[in-house]
Amino acid sequence: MPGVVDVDVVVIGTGFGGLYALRKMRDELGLTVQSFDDADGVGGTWYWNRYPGARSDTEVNAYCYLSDKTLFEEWKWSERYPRQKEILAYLNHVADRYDLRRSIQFGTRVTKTAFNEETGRWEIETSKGDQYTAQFLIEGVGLLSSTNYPNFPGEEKFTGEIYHTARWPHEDVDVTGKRVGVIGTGSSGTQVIVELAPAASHLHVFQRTPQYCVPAQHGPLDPEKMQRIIDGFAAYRESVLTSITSFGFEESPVPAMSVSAEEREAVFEEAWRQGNGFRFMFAAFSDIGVDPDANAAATDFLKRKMAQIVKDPETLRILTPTDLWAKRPLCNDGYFETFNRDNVTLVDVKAHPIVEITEKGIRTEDAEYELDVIVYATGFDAVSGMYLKIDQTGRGGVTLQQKWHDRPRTTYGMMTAGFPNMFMIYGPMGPFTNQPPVHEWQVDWMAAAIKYVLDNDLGTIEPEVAFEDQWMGSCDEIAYATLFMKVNSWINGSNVVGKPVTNYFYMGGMGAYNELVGGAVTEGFPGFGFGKQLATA
Ligand code: NA7
Repeated sequence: MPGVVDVDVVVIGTGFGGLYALRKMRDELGLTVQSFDDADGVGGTWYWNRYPGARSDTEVNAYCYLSDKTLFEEWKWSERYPRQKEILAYLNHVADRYDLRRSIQFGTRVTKTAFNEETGRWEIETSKGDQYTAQFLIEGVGLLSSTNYPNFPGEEKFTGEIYHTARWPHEDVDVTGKRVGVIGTGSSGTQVIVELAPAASHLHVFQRTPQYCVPAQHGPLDPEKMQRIIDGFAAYRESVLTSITSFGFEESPVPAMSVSAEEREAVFEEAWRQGNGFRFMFAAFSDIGVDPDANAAATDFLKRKMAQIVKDPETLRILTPTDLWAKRPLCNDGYFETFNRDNVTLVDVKAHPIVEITEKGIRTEDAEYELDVIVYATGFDAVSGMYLKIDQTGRGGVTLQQKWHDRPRTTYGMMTAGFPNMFMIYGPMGPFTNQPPVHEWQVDWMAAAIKYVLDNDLGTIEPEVAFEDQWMGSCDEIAYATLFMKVNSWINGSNVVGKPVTNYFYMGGMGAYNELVGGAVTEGFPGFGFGKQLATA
C-alpha cells in the first residue's frame, strides 16, 4: 500500500520497558523497529510525573537496568531513591548511549492496531496519520500511565490553577504564598504534600482513605554497597530476578507470629529504621501480605509510630487507617510530620465527600475551602488502562475492549489469546514486583519467542485459550489468598469508577514466575499456537 511503512517490529512507548525492547529487537535481534511515544521525549512515567517531590521509592540499585553491567557501572546515581529529574536524565542517557532516538517518533500516539489475518501482520495507525505494518507489536505503554481524573462537577468554574501529578507542567509551578489543596494521599499525594507544604501559605489535604506509611530514609547513595553489587553483579541480578518482589533486598522467610512479641517488635523497629515500604512489608517477615495476624501486628506497630509523631489528636484520628495494610506499601520521609505544621489542614473527605469544584475552591458536603491551586494526586487507571485507550483488534474482528470487557485476560501478563504476535510489557496478570529489571526479563522472553518464530518460519505465536484460562485461574488462586484483594486500591481496579474490580496480577513472586514462564522458552512454548505467515512484507 502506498504510504505504508513495513517494519519487523513496532514498539509503543519509550519508558524503561519500551527503550529496552527497541534496543533488544533492533540491536540484538537485528530487526527493523519503529518506536512511538506520545510524549516529546523518552521516559514514560518519568517524563510525565514531574510533580514536586516525585521520586522512586524503590532503592536505586534495583530501580535501573540490570542487563548491562557497564551501564550500571558508568552511571553514577546520587541518592538512595533518585528524584524524577535524575531518572529522566538516566533514561535520556540510555537513549543516547544506545543511539535509540533515530528509531523513535515522538509526539505521536498509536491510535489503532489491527491484526490482518490474511497477511499475518499488524496494521498500525498513529495520531499523525502514519500507517505502518509490523510482524510483531510490543506495547510498553505503562502500568501506571493512564491518569485517573475524577469528574467533580464545576471544575471549569475554578479561577485558580489545576494540576494532576501525572501531567505536571514542564515549567516550575511556584506555590509560594498560595493556598493549595491536594486531593489524594497515595504515593504521589504523600510526596507532593511533603514538598509543597513549606512553600504554600496554607495546604489543605483532602484525604479519602488513610494510609500506612513508613519512612523512606532518604539520603546519599552508599558507594560501598554499589561497589559490592558491581563486584558480584551477575549473582546480584540473579538474586533480584529470583526474589519475590525484585526490589534488590533480601526477603524474610520468617512468619511474623513464629517469633516472640519482643523479637517481633525489635524486627519492626529495625525495619522502620532502615526505611522503605516494600522492605518493611517483605523483609521484616514473610507473611505480612497474606496472614491477617501478621498484618495486624505490623499495623499495630505502624499506628503506634504515627501516634508518636502526630500531635493533634483529631488529625491523628483521621490519619489513622482502620483496615489492613494491603495497598501498595508507601514510604516517604516527613509525611506524618507535615500534619504538625500550622499551615497544613487535613480534610476527611470520606466523612464529607467532595461535592463540587467552585469558582473559589473545593466544596465538600460540610464546607467550602478557598484555594489558589488544586492538585489532583488521584492516581491512575492502572494496569489495563493504557491498553484499552488504543483501538486494538485481534483475530475475527474482536477488539481488546470486547475481549477484556469483564476483566483483562492474558497469558503470563505478556500476550493475550486472539492477538497473535502482540506482546505487552508488564501487562495485566504479570508479576507484582519492582518494574525495571522485570521489564528487561520480560523483553528477553519476548525476544526469545520472536526468535523462535523467525528461526522456525512459524509466522505467528499466540497463547491458546485453554492455556490462558489456566493462567488466569492460577493467578486468581494465588491473589485471592493474599490480603491485597481485600482492600480497595489500584491493585484490584477498585480506584476507578466503572472499572472491573478483580485480580490484575500474578502474585506468586518473580522467582516462581521466572522459573515457570522462563521454562517455556526451553520447552518450545507449550500452551502457545503457531501459524504460518500468509504473506511477507
Ligand atoms: P493512588 O495510590 O491510586 O492514590 C490515589 C489517591 O487519590 C488515593 O488516596 C485515593 O483515595 C485518592 N482519590 C482518588 N479518587 C478520589 C476522589 N474522587 N476523591 C477523593 N480522593 C480520591 O495513586 P498514586 O498516583 O499516588 O500512586 C500510584 C502508584 O504510582 C503507586 O502505588 C506507585 O506504584 C507509583 P482512595 O485510597 O481511593 O480512597
